[in-house]
Amino acid sequence: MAVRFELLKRDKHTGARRGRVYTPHGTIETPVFMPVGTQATVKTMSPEELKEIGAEIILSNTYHLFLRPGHDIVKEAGGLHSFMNWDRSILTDSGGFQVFSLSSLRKITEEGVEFRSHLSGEKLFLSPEKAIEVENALGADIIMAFDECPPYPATRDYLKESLERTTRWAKRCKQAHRRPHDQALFGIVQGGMERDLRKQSAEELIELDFPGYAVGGLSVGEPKPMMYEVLEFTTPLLPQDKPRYLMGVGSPDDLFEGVERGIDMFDCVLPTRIARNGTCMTSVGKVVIRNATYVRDWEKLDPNCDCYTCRNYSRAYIRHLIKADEIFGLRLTTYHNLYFLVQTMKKIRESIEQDRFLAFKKDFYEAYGYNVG
Ligand code: PRF
Ligand code: ZN
Repeated sequence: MAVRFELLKRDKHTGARRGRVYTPHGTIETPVFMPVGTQATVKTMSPEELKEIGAEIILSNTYHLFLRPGHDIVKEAGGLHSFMNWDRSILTDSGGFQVFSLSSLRKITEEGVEFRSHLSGEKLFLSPEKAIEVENALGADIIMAFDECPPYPATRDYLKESLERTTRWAKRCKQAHRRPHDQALFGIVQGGMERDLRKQSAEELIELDFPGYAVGGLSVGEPKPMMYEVLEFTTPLLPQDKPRYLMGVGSPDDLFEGVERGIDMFDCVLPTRIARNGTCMTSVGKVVIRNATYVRDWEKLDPNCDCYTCRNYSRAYIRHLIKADEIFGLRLTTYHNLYFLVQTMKKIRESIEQDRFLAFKKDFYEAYGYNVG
């Protein structure tokens, strides 16, 4: 088995769990936030900086690396870990989602998805077998099955047809997988917002016995309360003794709401993406550093943060760099946002250990400026 999951504690009052995932590249304390390194790099950050921030696992994308530079090149480098000089854990998404969000002229058949590259325009094809071939070549510790993430809204008929195809594809992924000893293949539950379809999807995937399960098809445009409701009836369907991963979700409130409903792993481009347009997540809420209010603000970005950015630079300086389109500004805001989410997750883990998760959630929401529900 490529990964082992240890469930350390279950919260008495909520679905929150404290655990550990052991991979060939180290231990991941859960719940965990995974920074996104789409192109085999977390934009603007070096691996040394990511380690300093405390990241234990990062996510990368099959779709992008398949298009450029090509999985053969990464394989020749000795795999993704050595290609990008990252010796901690990596998870790769299968391309099932990116094909739908990025490429054009998609044609879905039972065999797979034909699409046009968003880079070159050339016609390409991804199937469960091809996606796994690419993921085996990249060599991440956790690899995702090739699924279809249906749009929101979608008809019930379409959702059912799609989830049944996703199950058949998951079976083909498992059969095509050549490295089960050192790469854990996770299944992805689909079924849209329909309770019985989520149940059908979960049951069919559990039958295939994956070492971990993701909840896909959420955060695709539905209202947040709907996402929380779907999570509430989906996570209890999943095995207690396997990690659960909520794909593409990672705003601070979504992390708390996901953890509360039994999610162990999250990834999201949000902290790194908004950092690059100058939006910072802080213990006192969002700080839009471009705003004129900060032109003479000599305080640190986050009064309660001890990251490299906050220890050394003022809001006024960071604002200047971002306004002047200086690359160092992007690095400083990215560093802080990742540090903030990784630290928030660490505090969430400690709060679960100490039976005060809900109290911590309430304090965080009040300080961040969220409505406390
Ligand atoms: N499937 C895959 N990757 C994903 C998703 C999905 O449903 C989502 C949905 N939020 C993000 N990334 N394979
Ligand atoms: Zn900071």
